Amino acid sequence: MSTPENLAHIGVVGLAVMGSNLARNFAHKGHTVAVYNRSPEKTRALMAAHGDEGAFLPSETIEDFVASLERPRKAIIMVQAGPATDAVIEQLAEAMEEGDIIIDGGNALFTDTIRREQEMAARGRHFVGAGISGGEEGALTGPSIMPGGPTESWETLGPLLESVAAVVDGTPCVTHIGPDGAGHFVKMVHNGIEYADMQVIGEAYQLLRYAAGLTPAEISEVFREWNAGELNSYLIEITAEVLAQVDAETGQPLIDVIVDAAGQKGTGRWTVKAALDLGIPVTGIGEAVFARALSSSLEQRRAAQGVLPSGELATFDGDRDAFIEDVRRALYASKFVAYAQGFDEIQAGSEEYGWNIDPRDLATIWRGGCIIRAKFLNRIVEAYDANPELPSLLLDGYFLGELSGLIDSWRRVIITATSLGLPVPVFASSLSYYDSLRAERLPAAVIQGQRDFFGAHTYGRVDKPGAFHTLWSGDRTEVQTS
Ligand code: NBP
Repeated sequence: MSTPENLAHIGVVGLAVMGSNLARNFAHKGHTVAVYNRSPEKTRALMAAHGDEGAFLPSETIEDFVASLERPRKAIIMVQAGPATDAVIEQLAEAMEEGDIIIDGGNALFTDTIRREQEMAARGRHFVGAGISGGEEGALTGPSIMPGGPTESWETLGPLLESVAAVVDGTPCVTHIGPDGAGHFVKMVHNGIEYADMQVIGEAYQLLRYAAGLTPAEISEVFREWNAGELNSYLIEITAEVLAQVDAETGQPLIDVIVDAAGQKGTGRWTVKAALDLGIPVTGIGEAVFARALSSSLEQRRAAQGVLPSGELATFDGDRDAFIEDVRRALYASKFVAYAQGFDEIQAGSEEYGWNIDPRDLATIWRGGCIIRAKFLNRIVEAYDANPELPSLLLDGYFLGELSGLIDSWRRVIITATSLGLPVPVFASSLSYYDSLRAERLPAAVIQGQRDFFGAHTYGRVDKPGAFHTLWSGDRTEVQTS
């Protein structure tokens, strides 16, 4: 790259965990990196600890930072999402010139990204909302990057981002997702899928522990074995690690001393809210978000424990090994549903906002660097290769073939869980979704009848076109309304 030696190829604003690691990643790949943080202490700390790892240009004012960038200037913002991001965008836009590129690498809400892109375009600045997944380790060693924004910006930024992204089978885990908010939208859905993936692993643990009676160490071993097969993924791998961990203070399995109240930062909730607006049933993701909320309702849970009647519960007397295999299959099938629903939401968002997102690209760039990286994503790539217009991932040949081998186990696991009084919200709701999809008749006809009864909302008939209303409070004859 031909750059005046004293100018940086790229800059990073915000040097907390993510920003400092990303800046180091750029430096490790041979780029000159301008760095700036609102509080200069963080910039100085980065330089003191890692300044010798590559070419950094530190600044203590935003003006100096902007002046240290080669044209067109490219600055990645890695600060808290929300007002902090708006504040930094404003400072950069003021100090920058026409054609410069501002990249927001934080977890912004996609509608904020759409607004920011419009505001920046009106001022002659390019704005790129880029979802970055992989946590602090990914930022340092290779994340999965989902940039939106104008195609023109991608042409300039692409090689830089490709040089720091994770690489799988020679392909960097980054591609231009689509215009304006497309990148942050898919990052949001990625996180929603992550919620469901984590929850189904949790439900599998719960069943192996409290139905089959395995110890955390034994379950860790089971997960290690699963990780060698189709379920191979980062999340299964780290769950095995967590379950093997022993608490130094008490000698107990660490899992037993961790409070069972799951936190959340908002991207799962956003995924469900956006799906509600788009009318897409992301039941697995929704149940996973609600499961975290329920787990954190500690007062309500305490009030209910030992008070709500359980009814007569069974005791587990099945074959332990057969049950472990059933749970593995139920987990795999529920995971299919979570991904199928996530991809449905992405397709609906793409149509609604005119993004033209290629689902194949997403499955490709999620194979490395990000939290949901998994062997299984290759199957999704193949599915969209075979049929880019697939109505649902579940209808692809591979998934159909697998599902016929999984379905009986999936049903058995839910029957067992229910008879033992063990909650499996994502396993169970995913099976209901699956059965709803394949059902010839749904109770929606009853709902249409009710709606027509109380609100004259009309209904369609199976045997002729048009809208119909029964005169419920009259002589109950039917009239055609359109
Ligand atoms: P944080 O989200 O904790 O944000 C801290 C940074 O924001 C500091 O550099 C801080 O500067 C800066 N900042 C704040 Br707060 N208000 C500011 C303002 N008004 N003006 C300028 N700077 C301001 O950092 P993080 O955990 O590194 O995450 C950065 C972004 O990446 C976030 O959007 C996050 O959602 C996203 N993300 C994080 C992860 C992860 O695993 N942590 C993963 C993927 C994406 P200061 O030092 O002066 O206070």
